[in-house]
Amino acid sequence: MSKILVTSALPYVNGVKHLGNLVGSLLPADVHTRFRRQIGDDVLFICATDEHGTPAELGAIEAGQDVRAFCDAQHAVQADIYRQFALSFDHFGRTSAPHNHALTQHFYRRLDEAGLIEARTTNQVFSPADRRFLPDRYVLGTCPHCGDPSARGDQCDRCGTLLDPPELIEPRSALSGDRALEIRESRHLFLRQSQLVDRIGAWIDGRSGWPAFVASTAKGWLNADLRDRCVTRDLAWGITVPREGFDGKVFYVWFDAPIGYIAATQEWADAAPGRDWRQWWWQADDVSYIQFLGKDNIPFHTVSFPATLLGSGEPWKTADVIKGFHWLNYEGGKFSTSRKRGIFTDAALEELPADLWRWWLIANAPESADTDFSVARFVADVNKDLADIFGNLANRIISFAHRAFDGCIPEGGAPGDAERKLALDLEQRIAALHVHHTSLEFRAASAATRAIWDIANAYLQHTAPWTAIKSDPDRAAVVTRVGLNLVALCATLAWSILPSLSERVLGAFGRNDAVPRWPNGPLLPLLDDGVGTPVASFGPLVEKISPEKADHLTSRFGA
Ligand code: B3M
Ligand code: ZN
Repeated sequence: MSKILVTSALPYVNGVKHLGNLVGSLLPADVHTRFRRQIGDDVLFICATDEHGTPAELGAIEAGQDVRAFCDAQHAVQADIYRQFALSFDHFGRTSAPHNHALTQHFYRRLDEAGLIEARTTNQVFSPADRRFLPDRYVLGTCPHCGDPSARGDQCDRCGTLLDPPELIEPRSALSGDRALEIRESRHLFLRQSQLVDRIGAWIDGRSGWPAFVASTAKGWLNADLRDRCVTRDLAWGITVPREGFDGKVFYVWFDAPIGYIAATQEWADAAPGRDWRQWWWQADDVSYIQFLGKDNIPFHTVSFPATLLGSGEPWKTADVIKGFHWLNYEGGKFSTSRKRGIFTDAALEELPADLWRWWLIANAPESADTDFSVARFVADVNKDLADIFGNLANRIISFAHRAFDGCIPEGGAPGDAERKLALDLEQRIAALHVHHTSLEFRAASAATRAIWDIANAYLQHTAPWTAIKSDPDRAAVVTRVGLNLVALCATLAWSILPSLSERVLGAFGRNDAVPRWPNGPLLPLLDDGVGTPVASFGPLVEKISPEKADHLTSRFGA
């Protein structure tokens, strides 16, 4: 039994996330967690909302709410959506919680004692009308490159250029529209990452199993003359800086957010007796730690967070594997939260059951390149894979068992060559599926899952118990018995991706285990098992998405 720590990138608290965010970290982390539980590993799956920084402050201003009240409400909204998507966190915490404040200040002190923190004077944009410093994103103006009048101080969304606020033409405050902006001096703390280049480089070299693009992105950042990083901001909302002269400043959101992985584990430990967060984070050499995240988060996880952990000089657990994802695009363009383009997780759940989205997203996870979501492909794939292949398999044999064998797993006959061949074939395929899951190959795992459904369908097609029943009832009994057990096996193997559908199928067999165990050992006895077990019939497992519904999806979400 291995100990596996799984974290998903922490979604910003502001606003409901879109399907691209879901497939870029949360969903694959859940699928992997579930698979690990199925094979009997000891897994801890931690996530939280990322609640500090300008995204939360801006979100609250837009909503006309106090930041804390805004975060309370938005955290609850996201927690509810993830529960409906069946994301099986052990804990879904918040970076604004007390443990994260204490731990972030602890890391700051350790880094300071190690000589890795330096105070420097910087120039910041100040708005007299707003009576505050403006973070880069709060400064709007005309892009000097493409002329877009709504470029932000950190980036122009139209042409994608990274900017500094002083580069903007006719800069103005995003809060008040104030154009009388000034540049004022402000003291800030820098983490001297430049001192840590060798240690971080050695740390990266010591890891394996990372997707190639993650490793190369990490190396790219490290080699491009790693700059010392400003870890404080002139903001009111966040974790205060315990240092003289730093009143009214807080730590930069990207400094405290990853520390939130540890703090959320502490919250998890507090929630029940007998839990020890140290077993996962402190001298935890027996733990394998896998981080799931989108590609924009790679530098922060491969360089910045390791700098915090290694720089502290304490024995913190660092990531073993960083599974990064590319983008999911929407109908040929970008999903965009600010422009409300694409499918958002709340809207997705209003339209269709979570498992349909889970299936398509995992089967098409943007693992090695950006991938395009299109309603047409989604509808075609889900109808074929889930309704025609998996759903049909279950419905066909279960309804036959009701017609011919009183709805129970029948006795009689003995497995023959076809069953022996089937069992051997499946043993190999299940072993391959196991490898895909352990290697974090999500597309391959769904393809292999579907291939097993195909084999089950082909077996029933070939052995045709509905024909055999007329001439050879014993033979029909064997095939029905094997067929029913195959359905339960298919559901078990798909559970990590399709928890609700699989639980519905397994429930029909009276199997309601919280975690259906992965099959172990020779398969033939398992397929020949369970005589007399009643199997409840159910309507169609998956309703096909009609052409009218497809049109509705297209018009609701836009093309
Ligand atoms: N909230 C960025 C994002 O959601 C950020 C991740 C934090 S992980 C510690 O893409
Ligand atoms: Zn531009």
